[in-house]
Amino acid sequence: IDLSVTWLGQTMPGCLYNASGVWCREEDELETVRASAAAAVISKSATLHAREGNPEPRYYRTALGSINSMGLPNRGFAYYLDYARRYDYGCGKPLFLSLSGMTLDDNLTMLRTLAAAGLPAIPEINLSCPNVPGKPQLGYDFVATTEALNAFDQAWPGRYGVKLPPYFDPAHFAAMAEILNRHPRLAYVTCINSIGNGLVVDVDSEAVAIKPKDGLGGLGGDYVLPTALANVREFYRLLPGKDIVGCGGVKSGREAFMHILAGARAVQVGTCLYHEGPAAFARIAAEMAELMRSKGYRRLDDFRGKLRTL
Ligand code: RRO
Repeated sequence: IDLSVTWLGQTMPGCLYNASGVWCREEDELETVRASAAAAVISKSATLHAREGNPEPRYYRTALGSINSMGLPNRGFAYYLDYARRYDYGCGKPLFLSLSGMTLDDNLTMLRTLAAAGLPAIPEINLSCPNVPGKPQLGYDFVATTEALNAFDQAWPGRYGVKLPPYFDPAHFAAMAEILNRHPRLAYVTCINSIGNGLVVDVDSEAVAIKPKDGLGGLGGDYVLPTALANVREFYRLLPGKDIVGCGGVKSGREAFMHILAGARAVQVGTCLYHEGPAAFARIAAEMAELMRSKGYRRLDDFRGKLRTL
């Protein structure tokens, strides 16, 4: 069974890698992901300057997934750029740098600096962080997104991706797709970031589960799988010529298979990776291969985007 994926002008050895934010804030975590069965590596969303993030507790596990309000804790762009300068691109696993500037200017500064470095690393610009108090998710503001993408095109000469928030209405899928389709070098979109501003309640203590924003935080895991699949399938239809990276609710080969059936080129693992660690990649890949074998599929192209309707 061949799980390799050819996209962005290269072939990577599988279809699974980490969702930005999980196992990717420190260099040793990034290197552990690279050394695992993951097929690529993406770094924690970087801001121009390092951040401590929100007060703890800021991550909470539930039976159905997770809620987080990390608040962009990261080492700062220079740390991840330094890692990208030393990265072993010859290992065949692409390196993605997630960027989440506090302002458009910060994003442009990071993109220009990355461009000047002349590295094969690919930026994934995060339009969807739900957890910085007072900062709305950029992807829900179509005017600001239009302005940002126009500016990214000026600052960055190569291919890039964006991480989108989940959308919940066909009018919003269509409006966003129309904006994204104006940018030929926007090569891929990752769907979805966490479902923002959920609220987990503990009955015993009669309290919220995390401290920031009075308990509001981004949901991941089982909660988000159907929303993630809807976003992958809708953008797969609406963005011809672009790739979709599926993210949301992947914990076994079955959910990874669902994402690819819905149109995903590659699949990221977030909450499950947080709970299980990088051994998850080999397990999920083996489960996917077994599922494909049972269905008579030999490669991902045999079923990608072929989800049937009734
Ligand atoms: O750091 C976070 O709180 C965070 C980010 Br930047 C994001 O994009 N998505 C998320 O669930 N948490």
